[in-house]
Amino acid sequence: MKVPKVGIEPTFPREHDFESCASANSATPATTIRFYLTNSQGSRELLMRLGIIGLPQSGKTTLFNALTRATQPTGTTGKIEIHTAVVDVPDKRVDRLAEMFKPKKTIYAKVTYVDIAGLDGSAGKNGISGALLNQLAQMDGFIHVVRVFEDENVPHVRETIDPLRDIQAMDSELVLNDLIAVERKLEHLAEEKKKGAGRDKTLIEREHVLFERLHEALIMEIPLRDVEISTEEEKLFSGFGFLSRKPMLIVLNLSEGQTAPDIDYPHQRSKVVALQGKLEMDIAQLSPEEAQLFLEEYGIEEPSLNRMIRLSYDLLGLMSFFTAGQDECRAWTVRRGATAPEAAGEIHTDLQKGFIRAEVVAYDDLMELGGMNEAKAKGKLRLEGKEYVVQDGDILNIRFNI
Ligand SMILES: Nc1nc2c(ncn2[C@@H]2O[C@H](COP(=O)(O)OP(=O)(O)O)[C@@H](O)[C@H]2O)c(=O)[nH]1
Ligand SMILES: [Mg+2]
Repeated sequence: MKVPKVGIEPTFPREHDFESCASANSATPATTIRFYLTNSQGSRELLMRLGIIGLPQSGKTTLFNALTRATQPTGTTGKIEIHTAVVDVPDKRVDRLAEMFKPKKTIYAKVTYVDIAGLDGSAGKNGISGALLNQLAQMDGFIHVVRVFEDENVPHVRETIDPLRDIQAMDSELVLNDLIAVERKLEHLAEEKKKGAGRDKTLIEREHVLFERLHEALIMEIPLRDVEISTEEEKLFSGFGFLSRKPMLIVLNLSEGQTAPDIDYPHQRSKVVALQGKLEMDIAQLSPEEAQLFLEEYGIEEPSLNRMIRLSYDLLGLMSFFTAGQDECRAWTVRRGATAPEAAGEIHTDLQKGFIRAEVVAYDDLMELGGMNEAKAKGKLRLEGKEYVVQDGDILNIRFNI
């Protein structure tokens, strides 16, 4: 088992990472444009942030420790505390590419987890307080840890254990908060209309129609995740960071050996998973060798956490493409539906600006045929243009000219 690395700080690629990546394809004939980047200006890395929320004592910090192999104290209460860590997204495909290319470096896709304490369903009609709200609004999605485990030494803030109640309470809090923001915006729009001057009238009208729709949903307690919104409309409220619009992964935190309750959660961009938080944290804190022995002993193929990390990545609507060569094998993150130039832009903005074509081979084809040269000989190494929509698992080599 390959154990992905965990870093506490975001790691940004250095200059030579781009060089090696851009020139990474050994099957590229010498006649194609050489990839050479002289500086790292324009570098960016898509770092998705998942906020871990839930009632006090539900196991947020325990899950955070499990996910990130951190050792933050658990069982603390009261204060608003925030922990952040960047984690590799486990991906067997990256491992297999590394076996094939034997690169000097192997780099996984990354996701950031943020343990956000302080939400306990008691914000009331004024909504969540400023600093906390600011943190929450910045997240790309949420992991809601819900207590199912029984432990008389750990008091439940609501006294009894009732996962569905806790899920609904959290959702209501998020919805209420969005409602407050939407109402404020509607008031503001009404004022703007009355005054008549200033911004473009048609834009104000479009916003008005959209925010009325959002309002209608929210007063019926429908999270904004469930509202059908066009990409154009989405742009009109992208600055708001609406909480009930963010993808939601509900994690039922079980005791060892406990069976998961059946939870019906019929929402868009949402999923319910169950795991044994404390056990997962204990496994995460073993050395890789010990963890391997432990998993074998219990007949577990891989820690539930790995699945959970991938799930959260999927839920965010992301996928990976790869670059592979002798210097480096690397997973890159893009939104599903990204075109080849957009994918190239993840590697470096110059690759997007100067994009000519992408050499593409599907992961399965490459594995089946055993190498880039073989893939090429069988016609599986395709040349794709600007319109090409990148598929999950594509191995790309970008031809560009700048
Ligand atoms: N028995 C049991 N206890 C747990 C589990 N997860 C967390 N706890 C305990 O519950 C308490 C609160 O956990 P913590 O992660 O600090 O919760 P947080 O307040 O949501 O961050 C700690 O004493 C944990 O040891 C679990 O899966 N089973
Ligand atoms: Mg905590």
